[in-house]
Amino acid sequence: MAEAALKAADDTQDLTDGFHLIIDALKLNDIKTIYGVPGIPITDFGRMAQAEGIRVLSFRHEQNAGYAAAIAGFLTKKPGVCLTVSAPGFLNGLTALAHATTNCFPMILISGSSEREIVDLQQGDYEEMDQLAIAKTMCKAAFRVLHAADIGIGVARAYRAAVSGRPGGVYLDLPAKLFGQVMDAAKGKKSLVKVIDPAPAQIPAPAAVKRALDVLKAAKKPLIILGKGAAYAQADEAIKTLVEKSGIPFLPMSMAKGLLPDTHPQCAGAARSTVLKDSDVVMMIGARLNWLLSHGKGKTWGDAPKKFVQIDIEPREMDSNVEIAAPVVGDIGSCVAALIDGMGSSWTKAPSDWMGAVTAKRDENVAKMAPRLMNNNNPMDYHGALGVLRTIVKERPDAILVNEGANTLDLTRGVIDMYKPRKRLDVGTWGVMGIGMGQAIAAAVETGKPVLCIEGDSAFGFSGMEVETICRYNLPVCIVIFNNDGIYRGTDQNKASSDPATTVFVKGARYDKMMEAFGGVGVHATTPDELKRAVNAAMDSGKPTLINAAIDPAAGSESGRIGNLNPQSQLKKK
Ligand code: OXT
Ligand code: ADP
Ligand code: MG
Repeated sequence: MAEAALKAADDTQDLTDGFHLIIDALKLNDIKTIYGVPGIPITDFGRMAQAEGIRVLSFRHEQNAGYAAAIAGFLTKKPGVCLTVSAPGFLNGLTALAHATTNCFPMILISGSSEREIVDLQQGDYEEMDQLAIAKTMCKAAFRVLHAADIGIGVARAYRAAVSGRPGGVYLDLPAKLFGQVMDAAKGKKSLVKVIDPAPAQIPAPAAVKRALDVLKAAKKPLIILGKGAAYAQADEAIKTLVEKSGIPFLPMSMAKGLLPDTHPQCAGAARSTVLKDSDVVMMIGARLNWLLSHGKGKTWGDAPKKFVQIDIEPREMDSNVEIAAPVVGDIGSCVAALIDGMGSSWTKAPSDWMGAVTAKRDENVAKMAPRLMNNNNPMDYHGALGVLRTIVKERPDAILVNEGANTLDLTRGVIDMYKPRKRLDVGTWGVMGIGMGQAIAAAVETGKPVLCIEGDSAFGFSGMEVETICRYNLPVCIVIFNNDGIYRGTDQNKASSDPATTVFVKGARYDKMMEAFGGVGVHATTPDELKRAVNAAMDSGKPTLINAAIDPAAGSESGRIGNLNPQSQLKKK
């Protein structure tokens, strides 16, 4: 059809089409990478985008491409783009789009879709689905473009919606017919839109800043909680200045670790329970009082009255769980700068007896953990394995750590200190298994840095086929699988039938062989020493590597550190 239209056009007229307008619109807005899976109707689009200089990474499953796009958004402050085919491909990508929205990461899911006329009459088109209607319920914004002349506006709207205010996921629906639509090239060029100042600074009200400083000034035991919004904001220097000038201990949420080093004298990561319970004023910077912070109430937070100061770009976040005494609405860079300004040159640091108590608790916990990290148990336990990985990360602070699992997640988060911002990527707000390989690929592609993945064997299984993708693009990714033969533990037994228990996998599986199948390096490690050698070799060589670290199947606990969230039956066990 496109060809017929082109033939019919005047030979002297320069034409463009939907394919090229989408590519031009993305390039104009500095989108350099697309993560996706090809197929009808976007196969040619991928080829053309590649030919036009956009890097197009083809995955084995759209969900992994989507997780890659989502974390690319987190790392770059620009929307990560995922490209999918209609219905099933779209739905596979949608999980990642919802995940991006939940985590406040900017992402655009672009999906081809079937013909509107047929879909709306439900006449059974190829991969028929009303994708726009479905996407709308699961992301920040959703748009459809029907005319080539609107592509520029469509891409611009999607871009701005993804990154402005609270960042999130945006869906852009492109029906198959659009790609082939032709129009005059000059008019097409004119229709493109470069998004100017897509995430404008949002300056906090001076009265809100003063109120926050008054609350902080009166505090005897203040605490700062840094969340992944603070890491996203890339206001690293300002945050460091605020923390150090205030003398207030800080608690990093998982993906905010490294914003200031975990070894910083004011870091309270290893005194978490103490600071949450005993603090009297808590300033949240880009963190929400959701389940990860026990909703700001209950026994985690102790009985003493507490006042909250919250810095967030989303006004409706305030009072979402408890009263916020001093809401500061704006972008973190502007808010933190205004606070520093308001503190002036004579600000009195937080009381030293409070910082002293926090340090004492932190040192006690660190000392308690230290001997466990040195153990050379055979089979390995989590601490023995993490002891060596902790040193490797310390020696290679620029490497990016990707981490998922239950015990594998919780213990890695506690044991491995981070030293630089945005170096720790993980399961995020939903605790999603399956982010691993997508995040690893995007981290390597977007930053050019080596990536170390520490994966539970179950967690890895959700995206494991992407080891082929890692080998195909020859990415510097080293995957360590903590293989304890199952979900949480490999020791469960089913007494009712010959089927295995629901949480156990094939005993002694060799995940390293998967990597060898695609030309990467596979290693089976049974001791911390072997693990250390293999990881160092992988990080030095930059070759795709998978290390199957055999962990004692009895070493883990149910659901890691969140076993309390499992509902319990009130009926007596038979
Ligand atoms: O202060 P106290 O005394 O309390 O001590 C704390 C710190 O101060 C101290 N600490 C330290 N001490 C010494 N030194 C240092 N450096 C140090 N640092 C800290 O340690 C303690 C603990 O600190 P922490 O961790 O900060 O504190 P805490 O209390 O744990 O914090 C609370 C939370 C809630 C903030 C934290 O626990 C947290 O962030 N949790 C996130 C949990 C999470 O998201 N988990 C993932 C989901 S679990 C489950 O759902 C799984 N599934 C189901 C499933 C999922 N998720 N997704 C999909 C798509 N489908 C299904 C599955 C299938 S997990 C899973 C697979 C699991 O099996 P694997 O094989 O993959 O993994 P294994 O378990 O390894 O087998
Ligand atoms: P964590 O899980 O680390 O606690 P959350 O994802 O719960 O972090 O919270 C991140 C918060 O950061 C969100 O409420 C979001 O609105 C906010 N946020 C994201 N980017 C910015 C920014 N640039 N300025 C201000 N707030 C931001
Ligand atoms: Mg496991």
